[in-house]
Amino acid sequence: FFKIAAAATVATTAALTAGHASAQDKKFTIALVPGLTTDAFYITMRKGAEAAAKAVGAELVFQGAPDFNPVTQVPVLDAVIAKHPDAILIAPTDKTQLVQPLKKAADAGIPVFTVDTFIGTGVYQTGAGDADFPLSYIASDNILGGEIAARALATAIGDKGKVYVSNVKPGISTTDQREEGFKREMAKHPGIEVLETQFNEDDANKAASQLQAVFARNPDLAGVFGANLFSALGAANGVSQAGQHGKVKVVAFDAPTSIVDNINTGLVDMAIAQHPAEIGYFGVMAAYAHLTGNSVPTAIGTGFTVIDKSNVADPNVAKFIYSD
Ligand code: T6T
Repeated sequence: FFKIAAAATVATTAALTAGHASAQDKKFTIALVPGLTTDAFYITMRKGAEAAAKAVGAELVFQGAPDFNPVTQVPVLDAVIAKHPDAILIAPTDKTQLVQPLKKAADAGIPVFTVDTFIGTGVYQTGAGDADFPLSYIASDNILGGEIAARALATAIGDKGKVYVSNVKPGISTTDQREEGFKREMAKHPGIEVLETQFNEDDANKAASQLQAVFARNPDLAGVFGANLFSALGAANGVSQAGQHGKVKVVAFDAPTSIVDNINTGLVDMAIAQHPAEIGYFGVMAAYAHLTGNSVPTAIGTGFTVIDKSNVADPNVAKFIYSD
């Protein structure tokens, strides 16, 4: 009996080794469709994705739209699907509007992974609903990020006064969750009034004018939370244009290179840097694991680095500033 079992084990191992070798011989093509191409966040994500692709001998194709909008993202996605890559990583620009377009990819047999943002509820592979088909969601914990922002802003304004969220538009999983986390935390701060959210369509200029308009209506405005790179950049510029540098406190999500100056001059109190390179790296690794017959976690959480005046010069912190 022992001999038979041992022989069977050897045969199985040989079969596995053969399978593994052929998987390694194939050069996989993995597509990464960002929220938009000209955003330091996705440029940094691409770098991480490329590092992982290089490590496993895969080809990374980076193809996206010029703005953060399902209307421009869907045609790019259709073009990517037509080329039939081995896997698609995508930051869907809307929780519901990308469900059907991505279903087309899944129906064509292309494994779908979402990075940064999600579709549906973001809980995948449950057999429930029509948007659980992606294999994994690789991203920051955006609710937690919103809570961290709220705590920092509360501290910066001495736990009292008026604040608001500068946000992109409803329907984006990440920024919706940041606002949710922010408001959830602020509910525990009775001295703080959260004014109506201002939506800027990812346009920093619009976010800057909105800051000035909110300040004109509320001269006692104490602070603002910029819920993504362009919202934060715009809100900070608006504070500066309104002559309120250092008086209206700014907490920023994301960390483009300009954040260093803004923190050093005191225009921005704190920035929550995501780890976009880590998202790209583990996105590609998840796809590669799946393509080579390994199971993949349905969610992979990536980290944050909180940057303020006290640590902005530290190289271990500065390395999380996004690439241009
Ligand atoms: O904040 C990131 C990303 O996480 C979000 O989904 C969209 O905006 C950014 O790309 C920053 O511009």
